[in-house]
Amino acid sequence: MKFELVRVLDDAGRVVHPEREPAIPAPELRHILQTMVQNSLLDEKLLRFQRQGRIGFYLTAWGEEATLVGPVWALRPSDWIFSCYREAGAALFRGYPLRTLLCQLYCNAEDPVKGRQLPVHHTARALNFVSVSSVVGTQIPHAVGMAMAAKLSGRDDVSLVYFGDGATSTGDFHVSCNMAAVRKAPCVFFCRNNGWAISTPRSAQTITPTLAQKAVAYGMPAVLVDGNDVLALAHVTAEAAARARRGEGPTLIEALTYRRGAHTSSDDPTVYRDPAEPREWECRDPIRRFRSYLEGKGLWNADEERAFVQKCEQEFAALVAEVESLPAKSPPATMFDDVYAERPWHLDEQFVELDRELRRHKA
Ligand SMILES: Cc1ncc(C[n+]2csc(CCOP(=O)(O)OP(=O)(O)O)c2C)c(N)n1
Ligand SMILES: [Mg+2]
Repeated sequence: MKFELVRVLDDAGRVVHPEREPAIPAPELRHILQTMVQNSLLDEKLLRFQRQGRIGFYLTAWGEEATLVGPVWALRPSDWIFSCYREAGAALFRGYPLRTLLCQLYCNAEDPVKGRQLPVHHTARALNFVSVSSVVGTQIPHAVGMAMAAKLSGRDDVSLVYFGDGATSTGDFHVSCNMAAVRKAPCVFFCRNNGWAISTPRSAQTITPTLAQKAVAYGMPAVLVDGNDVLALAHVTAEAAARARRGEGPTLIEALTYRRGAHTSSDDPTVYRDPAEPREWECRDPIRRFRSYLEGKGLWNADEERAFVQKCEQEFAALVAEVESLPAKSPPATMFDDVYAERPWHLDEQFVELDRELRRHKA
């Protein structure tokens, strides 16, 4: 079972498959690069913030930036994104405000999820970017459910679900693929194969040569794509989304990339992997490749990049100053919000009790 690795660009950013090159208007091409650059910068700053004790937890997507943006470019804003913890950049690309992203990381009084989630587990209802679950693979059946709901209600929305190579070993992945294929759910399964699931290498995850081939048993098409080629990702996702919208069902996309950093700020990969491995992937950097492509088209240059980075730095510094001056936490009584439309009697009692305790301790 052979899968061709779909590419548009070579490692130097030259177009090697013009027939696959998506027609992306110049401002959008620039926005794609800018989001990738911004994400990488944010990773650098925010990991440092975690080390300084300013935020409790963080994780980076170094080397995987193309996967955050290419697939999302291929969707309509009304399509749904179910992500895992590594795709905050996908929300940023859709317009998730950086200030909100920071408030969530600080779990402060303006955190939209009121401190109920781990940092970097974002949710942006207005952007159809669904709340992130830490539990590996659980977002996959959610995405299929949303796709089926869209189909049953006559909307042509598509659901795209991100998951890692590790998630393909969960039961949720398999039941979701099967059900989506049987019901022709308009779903795009986007597997970000970055080679590692914390300390478990891809080779210990499954004995099959590809993850893409898992789709065959469920009767759905699959593609293997260069996950560091943002144009190839846009191309294959556009095809999968169009297929889903035509009522032809799901597609599994396996995007080959590499997790250059640690799993999270709580992980130390030097204890389980050869430090030469991430270095080998540096030459396949998705940002450098796409930057060369844009430079070749006369749409980007070093001065513009310098100015953009400077703008990001200034915006970040201003927002951090603002966010760090906000109250540190949501008020405790907010724990009663957002579950019931009308608060039931037993929670009313607990609310009164909490209020009494808070007053007593304040005094
Ligand atoms: C059901 C479940 N099992 C184990 C974990 C612990 N865990 C968190 S992330 C992770 C690895 C997931 O790897 P992968 O799906 O490849 O995504 P990546 O982190 O590489 O982006 C594991 C095992 C969990 N959160 N949920
Ligand atoms: Mg992985």
